[in-house]
Amino acid sequence: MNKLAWVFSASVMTGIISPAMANSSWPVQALVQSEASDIKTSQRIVVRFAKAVSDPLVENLLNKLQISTGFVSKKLDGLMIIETPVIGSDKLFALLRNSTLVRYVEWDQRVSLRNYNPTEPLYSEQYWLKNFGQPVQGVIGEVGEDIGFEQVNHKSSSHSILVALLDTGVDYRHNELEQQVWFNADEALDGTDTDGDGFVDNLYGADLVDADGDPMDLNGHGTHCAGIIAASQNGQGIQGVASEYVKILPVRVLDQNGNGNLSDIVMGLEFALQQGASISNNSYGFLTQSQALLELIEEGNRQGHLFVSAAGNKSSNMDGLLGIKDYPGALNNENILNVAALDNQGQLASYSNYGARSVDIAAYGSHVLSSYLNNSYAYLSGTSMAAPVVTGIAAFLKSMHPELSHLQMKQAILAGSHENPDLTGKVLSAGSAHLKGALRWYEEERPGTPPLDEVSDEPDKEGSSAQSTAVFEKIHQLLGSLLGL
Ligand SMILES: [Ca+2]
Ligand SMILES: [Ca+2]
Ligand SMILES: [Ca+2]
Ligand SMILES: [Ca+2]
Repeated sequence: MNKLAWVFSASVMTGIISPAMANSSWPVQALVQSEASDIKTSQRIVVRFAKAVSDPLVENLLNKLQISTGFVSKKLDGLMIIETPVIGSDKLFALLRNSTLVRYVEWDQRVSLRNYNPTEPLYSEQYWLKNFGQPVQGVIGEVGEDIGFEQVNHKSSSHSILVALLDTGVDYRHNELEQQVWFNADEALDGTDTDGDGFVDNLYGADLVDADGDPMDLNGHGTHCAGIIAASQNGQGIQGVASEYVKILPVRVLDQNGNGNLSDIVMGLEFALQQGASISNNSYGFLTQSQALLELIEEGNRQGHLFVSAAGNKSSNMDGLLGIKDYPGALNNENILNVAALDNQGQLASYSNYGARSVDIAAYGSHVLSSYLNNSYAYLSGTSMAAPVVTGIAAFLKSMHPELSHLQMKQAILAGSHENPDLTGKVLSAGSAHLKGALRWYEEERPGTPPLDEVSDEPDKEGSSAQSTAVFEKIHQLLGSLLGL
C-alpha cells in the first residue's frame, strides 16, 4: 500500500445532523450503526460536549447514559474520554452523536508509526535506503550500510522544504520529478519577467548558463541528483530520501557537458537565497578559492541556509599540504556540510576526497541508481551522488522539526552519524550520514532533551544510541566553537 494513501481516517465529526433533534436537548433517534465504527480499536469514546462536563444538562445526560467515570480534560472544556460504557459503545456512540449537547464524538482508533513500506519497483537497488546485502551492479552489499530509512517514522508533515539544486538543471518532466519541482506561481508565460525575480517566464527555476527561465537539464547529472533527494512515491522507479517533504528548486549553472562558470554559481546561489531555499545541494567543484562565493555563502549563513557540497573525486587528502583542494567544499564557512562518498560496503570510495578538517561526513555515493534524462534511470558514482543523500536527510529533519536552524541540522547530522572505523581520521564526524541517527540525536540525545526513558519511540533495534552518544561526544570536542557548543 502506498503510505500516502494511508491517512488518518477523518474524525467522526458533527456533520450528521438529524432534523428531529433541533429543539430537543436529548432526542432519542433510531440507532444507526455508523460505518466509521470499523476504525474503532477500543471501547473508549472521545466526546466533546457543548458545555462543561460539570454543567447540569451534561451531568443529566451522563446520568441517563449510565456514565459515571472517564477522563475529563482540563484544557478543553467539555472534552471527555469515556471508558467501557455500560450500555455498549456502539449504542452510546449513536446516542451521543445525536445529542445537541454534543459538539462531536469520535471512536478510538489505531495510531501507528509511519514506517516506510517500499512500493517503488527499483527500491531494492537503493542500498543507501535499505542495505540487506543485496548486490548492486555486481557488488555485494554490507548489511546495514544504509541511512536507516526504514527505521524512522515517516509521519506526515505540512512543512515542505525548499531545496535548491545548483547543477545541470532538472528534467522537470520526468515522472519522478514533475510533482517534486518548485512551481513559480507568481510567473506568467507572457514573455516578460512577471514576478521580477530576474528571469523571464521561469515557472520551474532559473537557468544561469543560457540566462533564461528554463532550467531543463541537457546533461542528466542534475536530474540524477534531484531523484536521490526527491523522487516521487508514484509506484514507479525509485524512492527519494525526502520525497514527501521537499520541493526542488532547479538552478541551472552547468551546461550539457557538465561545465560552468563560477560567476553563474554566484548568481545561481543568489537566486536560491532570494527564493528562500533552506538548503542547497552543490555537486560540482572548482580548484581555486573564491572570496565572492565565500561571502555569499556567509550571507546564506545569516539567512539560515545550509550549503551541502560534494567533497570532490580526486582521491585527495584535502587536509594535506600537497593535497588538491576542491571548492566550494574546502571553504571554511560554518554552514557548509562537505560530503565524501562511500560504497555499498561502507568503504570510503577510492575516488573520494577526504580530510578530517576539510570534509565533514561521508554518505553513499557509489553505484547510485536515480532518475535520468527522458524518463530513464541510470547508475552514477561520485561524491556528487553522496551530497544529495545528505541534502535529503537534512530536508527530512527540517520537515519533521521546522524549528531546527541550519546549523542544528548540520549538528544533528554530524552528531547522529553512523560510526565507521574506515572513516576515522578521514572525515570530521568519523561516520556516515544516518537519517535515524540524526533524528534520534535531535529528539532524544541533544543537550537539554529529556532522558531516553521518558521518550516513547520504537525499540532500538541496533542498540546504537550509546554509540551515537559516544560519537556526539567526540564531535563535540572536534567542533569546539565552530557550532557554538
Ligand atoms: Ca520571473
Ligand atoms: Ca512572465
Ligand atoms: Ca534554458
Ligand atoms: Ca518513484
